[in-house]
Amino acid sequence: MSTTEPLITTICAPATPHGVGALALIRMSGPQALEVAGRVFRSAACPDLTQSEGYRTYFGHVRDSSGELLDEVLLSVFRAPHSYTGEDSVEISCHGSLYIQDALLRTLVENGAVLAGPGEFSQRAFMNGKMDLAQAEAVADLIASENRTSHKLAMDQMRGVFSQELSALRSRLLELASLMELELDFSDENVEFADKKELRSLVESLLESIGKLCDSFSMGNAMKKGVPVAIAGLVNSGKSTLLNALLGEEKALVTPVAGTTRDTIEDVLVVDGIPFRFIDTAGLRHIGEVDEMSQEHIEKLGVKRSLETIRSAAVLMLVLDASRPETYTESLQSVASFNNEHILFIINKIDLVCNIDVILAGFMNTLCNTFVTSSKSNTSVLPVSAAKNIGIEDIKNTLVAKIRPDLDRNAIILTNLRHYQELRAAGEALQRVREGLDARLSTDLLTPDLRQALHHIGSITGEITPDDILGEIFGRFCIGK
Ligand SMILES: Nc1nc2c(ncn2[C@@H]2O[C@H](COP(=O)(O)OP(=O)(O)OP(=O)(O)O)[C@@H](O)[C@H]2O)c(=O)[nH]1
Ligand SMILES: [Mg+2]
Repeated sequence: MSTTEPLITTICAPATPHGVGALALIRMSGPQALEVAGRVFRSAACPDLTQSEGYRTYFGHVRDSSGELLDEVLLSVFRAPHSYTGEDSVEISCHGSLYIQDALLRTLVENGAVLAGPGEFSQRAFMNGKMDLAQAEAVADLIASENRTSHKLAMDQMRGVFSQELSALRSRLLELASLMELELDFSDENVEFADKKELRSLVESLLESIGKLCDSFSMGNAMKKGVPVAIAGLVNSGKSTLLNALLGEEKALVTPVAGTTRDTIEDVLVVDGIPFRFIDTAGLRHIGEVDEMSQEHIEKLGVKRSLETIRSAAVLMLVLDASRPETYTESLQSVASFNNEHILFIINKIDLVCNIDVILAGFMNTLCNTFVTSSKSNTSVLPVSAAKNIGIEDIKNTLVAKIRPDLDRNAIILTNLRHYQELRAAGEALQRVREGLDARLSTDLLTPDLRQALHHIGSITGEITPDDILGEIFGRFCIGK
């Protein structure tokens, strides 16, 4: 739908999923919503719906075009602009039969409404200034949220927390731009309205704010898809057994044969409201040059994939076999070059050892001697028996304790790829402004980049967003929202 066309149609759609439930909700919005509803719905409490006030709910009957009684329903009236879309709207709660829903929709269409496209209600809300684009996009995220954390992120965004931050950024940028534009206007007179030093520090602080928001994106993404936790280690250390113990189901194949897991296997588990994506990997063992048709070649491909997975994970869980201290050094060396932010050393199979303290002391000793990794890594050592379900809760608690501060640290967490890309582009344009200021470029050479930065920030909230992009954004919504 083109956003430049006048929004004069009255749209209708089911707001509940297509299926049988106790009740279903059909919503209708547009200038004729009350008139169309009035032709279909009869209520003793309200003989003329078009005269109804907003925020009223009536009990009554709906009939199809031939006059046949369809259902007993509740109809709620919302008057413009106090509705989700900002237009006159009605919501009809009918019984959940698919026949009733389809017949009611058909009747509404026969009486002047048109079926809504995906996201059309939210698009109207945006067009009528009920919410900005970032807030409208959060509605789709809210509907898709599956855990407490993604729900909170979407809810904050829908309530405008992110939009307020952007609008603060934008007004600081505008201030900068207007000073520069003023200079351009008076360029003949060689006046300087903007103190270049002040401009430089304003650009610097804007870049810092944008940088922080962009940095929060990997966390935001993790919150939507699950914080990636790679389960790594030498073959046979019990990685797949650990995955199964964490998930509480037999997801991965476990055998005493070394090299059982060839490909990565993953699943999401929500712990204390945070989604973790546990990824079981193929055992790390060195395999030299091998024939392409051999079993070793397949294993080699698995190891390669494991390495990629481990590298990009937020948390690396290195599983070691407690009963084989002679493998500790090799195991630690296999992940020594990784730079993951959090590392958990899982000393597994403790059911096979007599003295756990001796084993842990031995491990700590090897760790001190061999492990080289970035000092920013935050490490923990946990004794576990995946097979006997010992220490599994400790792992979950430790993961939550490591990730929760990352969540709390960022007041605003970026979750949307489009927003991230626009902010990155704004940041790049501002970096060019900073370089230009340092190179003492004239104001007319700095302003195009400044305008670019403004453009990118404005397109997040929808102040400057072309129709085709709007169509694409709202096309991703479900019908009825
Ligand atoms: N006693 C004991 N045995 C375990 C424990 N965890 C795993 N095992 C056994 O160790 C063997 C290997 O377990 P897996 O979970 O397949 O090990 P893996 O690390 O996934 O092995 P690959 O996929 O081959 O790299 C199996 O026989 C498991 O039953 C444990 O905590 N205690
Ligand atoms: Mg395995």
